[in-house]
Amino acid sequence: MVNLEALIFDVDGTLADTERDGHLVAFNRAFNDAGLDWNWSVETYGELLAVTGGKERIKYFLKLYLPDFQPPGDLDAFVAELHAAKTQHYKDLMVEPGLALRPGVMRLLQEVREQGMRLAIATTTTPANVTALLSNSMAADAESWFDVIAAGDIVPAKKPAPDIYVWAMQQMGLSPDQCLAFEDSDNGVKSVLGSGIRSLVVTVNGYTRGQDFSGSTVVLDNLGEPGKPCQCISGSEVLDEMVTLKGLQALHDDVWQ
Ligand code: XBP
Ligand code: MG
Repeated sequence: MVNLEALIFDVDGTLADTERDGHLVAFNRAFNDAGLDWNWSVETYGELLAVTGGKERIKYFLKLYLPDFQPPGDLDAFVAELHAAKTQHYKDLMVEPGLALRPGVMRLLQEVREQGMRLAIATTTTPANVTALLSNSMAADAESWFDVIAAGDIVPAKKPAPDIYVWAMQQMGLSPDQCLAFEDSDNGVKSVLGSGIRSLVVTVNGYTRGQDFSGSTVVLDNLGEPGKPCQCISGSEVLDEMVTLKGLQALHDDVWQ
């Protein structure tokens, strides 16, 4: 039996509900600053989330909604500049008003750190966004809790491609059967499974509830807190009222027995 050696966390939608109140607001503020009359609604943004990566998402929006848009010069440079402005707005939002972590995230991270389990992040978002969320919503030194922070353009292909999880495992010197991943979206599930990891906990949110999480070990509404049990939406019944390291190890053993 191979031991569970590391937990790998997705960021957006998993550690915190960053999309609606973080990224979407940041995108619209950047569009406004650039004098563009683009204002993405919560519904439109939900549609655009099919494409991961903010720069890729802006191009997807143009393809879907403004196919005749003529950028002032090179499109890639225009999108990159717009996205850089969006990232600054996102960083500002993580400071004020800030964003709470999802239920059970801090509790589980503290338990896992006490037990000496290794931690990593595998996300499509820009590294600066991870720093902003961790340092403002988790702890000033939270980045040091993670052996690896695999983020954004560090890999050629974003989720649903498996690259970001493969890269994170390579950096840790671990194999898929030694890892367990946390995700929130269908793109994330595909990325995890494509990397060979089979222990996979999904916590759904407003944008991803109802997506296809086939292949995940368990789908929950959140990780649970004392007195606020998580609800199992599908999959393994191994977990109790809240996700603990003991429950994750049992779930992992079940998958790889
Ligand atoms: C979510 C994403 C990111 C964010 C926006 O990443 O797809 O693109 O929506 O961040 P994950 P950027 O769920 O893998 O954490 O604009 O920096 O891409
Ligand atoms: Mg996510």
